[in-house]
Amino acid sequence: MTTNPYTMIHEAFHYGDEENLHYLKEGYHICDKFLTDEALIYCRDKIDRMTTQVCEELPKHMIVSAHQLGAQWMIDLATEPKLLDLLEKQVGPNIVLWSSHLLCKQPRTGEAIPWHQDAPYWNVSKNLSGGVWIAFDDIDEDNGAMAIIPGWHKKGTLKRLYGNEQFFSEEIDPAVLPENIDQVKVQYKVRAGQMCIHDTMIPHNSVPNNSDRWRRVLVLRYMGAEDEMAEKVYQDYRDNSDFHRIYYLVRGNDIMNRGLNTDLLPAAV
Ligand SMILES: O=C(O)CCC(=O)C(=O)O
Repeated sequence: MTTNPYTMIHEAFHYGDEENLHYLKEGYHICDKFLTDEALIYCRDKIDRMTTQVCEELPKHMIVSAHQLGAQWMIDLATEPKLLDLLEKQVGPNIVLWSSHLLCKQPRTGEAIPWHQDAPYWNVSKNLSGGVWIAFDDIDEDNGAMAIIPGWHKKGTLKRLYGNEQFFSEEIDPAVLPENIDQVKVQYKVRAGQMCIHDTMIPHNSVPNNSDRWRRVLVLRYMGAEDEMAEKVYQDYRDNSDFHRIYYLVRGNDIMNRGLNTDLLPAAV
């Protein structure tokens, strides 16, 4: 099978009505093929350079919104037309890229992420937001796999408990999660280059990396141009300096005339 040298997306990648129906019903979908082998090598190289640049003050495992800080590879990936076709099914025709998270669990690191829902944490549009979770390593229960509870995206905002930990101070109250959670959860056991999507309300967690392997994942988040937007200040992973979230229109129109950033729109022909 040959690959198209002009795209990072594998030619076998397909996300049609059947896959979207599964996503709508179960709240998640695992796409078998996504990145080409060449793209995988290219992205891993970029990620490895970035992870060595993380400053002392910030956690090593999470690089936030580096697409705003010169990481062109992230922008190239985030604006792939086939990926935006998928996002169009989630958020409609006017698509805004609003955040990225590079989640890299180093070998033998203990960063478990407790059960949580994403949308209730955000100051942007709630249920409408969309996103993708892209794996750059083979991932299983030994090196930090993520899990979701199928169908639980329809349960609304679940009761949360608040702790003191700096890293993740909130989690879903275990009392409201299913008793047989280990039987019903779906753990993303994926090969490098696969991509998963999950509803922004679905409960999910991930286990520590107890292996000698890396676990590198990129989460890209999008919303519709008509959705709620708000200010957010992030810290630059290289020097801990502040920078402001930018809302990039990546497809369609700025239908609310908000003055969205259009630098990433394809050039008009
Ligand atoms: O990939 C993970 O370990 C968890 C990701 C996550 O919690 C999130 O994207 O909200």
